[in-house]
Parts: sequence; structure tokens; C-alpha cells
Amino acid sequence: MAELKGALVGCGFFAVNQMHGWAGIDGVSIAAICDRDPARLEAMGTRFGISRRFTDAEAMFAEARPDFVDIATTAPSHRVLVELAASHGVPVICQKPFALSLADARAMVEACSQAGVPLMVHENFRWQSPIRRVGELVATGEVGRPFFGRVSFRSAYDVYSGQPYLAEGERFIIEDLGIHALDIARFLLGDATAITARTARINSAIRGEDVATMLLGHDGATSVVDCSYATKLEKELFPQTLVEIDGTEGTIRLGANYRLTVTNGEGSRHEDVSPLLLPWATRPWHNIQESVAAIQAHWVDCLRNGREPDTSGRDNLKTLALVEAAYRSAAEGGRTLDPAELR
Ligand code: NAD
Ligand code: 89Y
Repeated sequence: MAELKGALVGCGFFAVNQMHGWAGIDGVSIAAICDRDPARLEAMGTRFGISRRFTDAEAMFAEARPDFVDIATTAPSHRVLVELAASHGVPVICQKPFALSLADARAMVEACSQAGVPLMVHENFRWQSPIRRVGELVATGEVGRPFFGRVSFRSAYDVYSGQPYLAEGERFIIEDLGIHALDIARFLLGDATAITARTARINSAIRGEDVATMLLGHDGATSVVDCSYATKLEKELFPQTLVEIDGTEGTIRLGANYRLTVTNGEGSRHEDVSPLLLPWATRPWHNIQESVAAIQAHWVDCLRNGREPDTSGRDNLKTLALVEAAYRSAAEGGRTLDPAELR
């Protein structure tokens, strides 16, 4: 099997995880990296021993001719970079949030489709092993037909020191974190046909909303998706997503510290679904870090076998439509919207 030679654009805070992830996958290497900030480029190149370094993505595509590109920049640059990859015929992975608007996202999906290149959004939370386990239990009918779900992420972890831009944008928690929780709700309960949202800003030192509560209607089920970065708990749970599923035959609870409880006609049982601590991982990020490795392995599998990734650009339009609809609903006093109206 020929080795896949990838390239990475964006050598910032999170890309380190992606570089470690690639290093752990057989038959894949990162042959070139790019960042417009020379200091960040040098730091990443030195850390991972990559000598082909570019400050300009166009030059990187033209000279390095990678088999795929992993875009790890923040959202404002995503459209330009995805379209650049498409114009060079290079399969592309793009970090979440995929785009700043649905119009941009649609254009990016179209550009890749026209160029015939695969496109995956790095929407990794549904790849966390505890979430996968909940998905497996739902899919195998352990609790019957789900009629209610809750996807909850509540924390007061200081995300601003590592990612200062999170404190600066007009939008914050739905676009940055709620996007993952909404995607998990879709993954577990299917696409949503209605959403209503309320938001609040509790931390006055940031610009956007840091609390969001959303109510979603799915086919045959209702879910509550709630997230907060203003919740001071006795024990900080960052970055755990807690999940509740009520089904016709029982319940699933993914509780704190990765304790899973399944209750059905056979009684209750518990599982420890703690994520692996990969050799390069650091607590408490190891849950997210494991999911980075998992989504990257999925990408390689899809690329080699000509399959569309689960979190393709096309699929992600539905998650992004929920994000847009949530902001619109909150701005309009909690009006219920069908996200398909926005898609
Ligand atoms: P960052 O600002 O630390 O890093 C981004 C880097 O991209 C910077 O070094 C910047 O110079 C570079 N860059 C920007 N535009 C460029 C361009 N056109 N060409 C070359 N380089 C360019 O950001 P970050 O915190 O690493 O976040 C990156 C993305 O990862 C964001 O979209 C964020 O939402 C996402 N993220 C995802 C997860 C997850 O679990 N999926 C976690 C954290 C961050
Ligand atoms: O950017 C965010 C993400 O995607 O996961 C957690 C995070 O780093 C901060 O909210």
C-alpha cells in the first residue's frame, strides 16, 4: 500500500494534536507544513522533524503536491484554503467550525464536489470513544426506540488562555463547542427538524455568549443540548460531554468521569468507558486527543477505500445549519426554526 503523504496548514494550538495523530497512523506521513506565522512554523517543524515548511499555502500545494491536506487554521481562513486545495485537486480535511456562514460552507462543498476531491470536516466529538459506545448501545436497540436525549457540556475551564480568539468573537459557545454537542445529538438521534435556543453571556470579560440551551425535535424524539463555560462545579469535568438517552425499553446515562449506566429489562449495569490515554496525550484533553486519532484513522480508511467520511462537508452542512438556526432562534426570542429552511 502506497504511503500517503499529507500536508498541514495552521501550526497553532490544536494542530499539535493532529500532528501527533498522524504520527500514530501506519502508512501516513506529514511531508509539508504551512503557517503564515514563521515562528509557529519553525516550532512545529522542529518539534515533528518536518523540513518542508511554507508560509504560503499556494506555494505549498504547488511545490509539495500532497496526497491530502489537513487544514487546522481558524474559521476565517477555511473557505480560501479549502477552495485552494480543491483547485489543486487535493483531498481536504477542514477543522470545525467549517465556515463562517452556510453560504460559504455550501460553496466549499460545491468546490470540492466539482473538483472531485473528498472533503471531511474535523468534527471529532462524535468520535470520542465514550460517545461511540453510547451510539453503539442506541444502534443495537439496548434501550428500545429513543424518545428523549440530553447532550450536556458544562464547565468553567479556562479555554481562553490556549485559544484567546474564543474571548474575542461576537459568537462563542454555540459556534465553538455547541457545534460538537449538536453534532452528537444528530449522531445519536438523527437529523433535527426543529430547534429553539436561548443564550446568555455570564463572563463579562468575553464578547460572545458563554451559555446556550437548545431544544431540538428529531423524528420521534426530543433532545436538550446545553452547554456552558460559566458553570463552576465541585469537580471540573472539562472536556466531558454527558449524555442521557431515554428509550422505550430503558435508559443510557453517560455520567461524570466516563461512568456509563445502562438500564433495561435485564436490570442496570455499569461500564467504565474512560478514553485511552495515548502516549502523547495529556489530561484532561486525552478524551479529545483520542478522538483526533480516531477521526484521522477514519479519513485514511475512507480515502483508501473511496468512501465518503461520516463527517463529510455535505454532512456537516446539517450541523452548521443547526448552529445558524440556534443563533437566529436566540436572536428572535426563542422562535422555533426548521434548520432545513437555512440549508
Ligand atoms: P490558532 O490560532 O492557535 O492556530 C491557527 C494557526 O493558523 C495560526 O498559527 C495562524 O498563523 C495559522 N493561519 C491562519 N490562517 C492561515 C493561512 N491562511 N495560511 C497559513 N496559516 C494560517 O488556532 P487553534 O486554537 O489551533 O484552532 C484552530 C482550529 O481548530 C479552530 O477552527 C478551532 O475551532 C479548532 N479546534 C478544534 C478542536 C477540536 O476538538 N476539534 C479543539 C480546539 C480547536
Ligand atoms: O475549540 C474547542 C473545541 O473544539 O473543543 C474544546 C475547545 O478547545 C474549547 O471549547
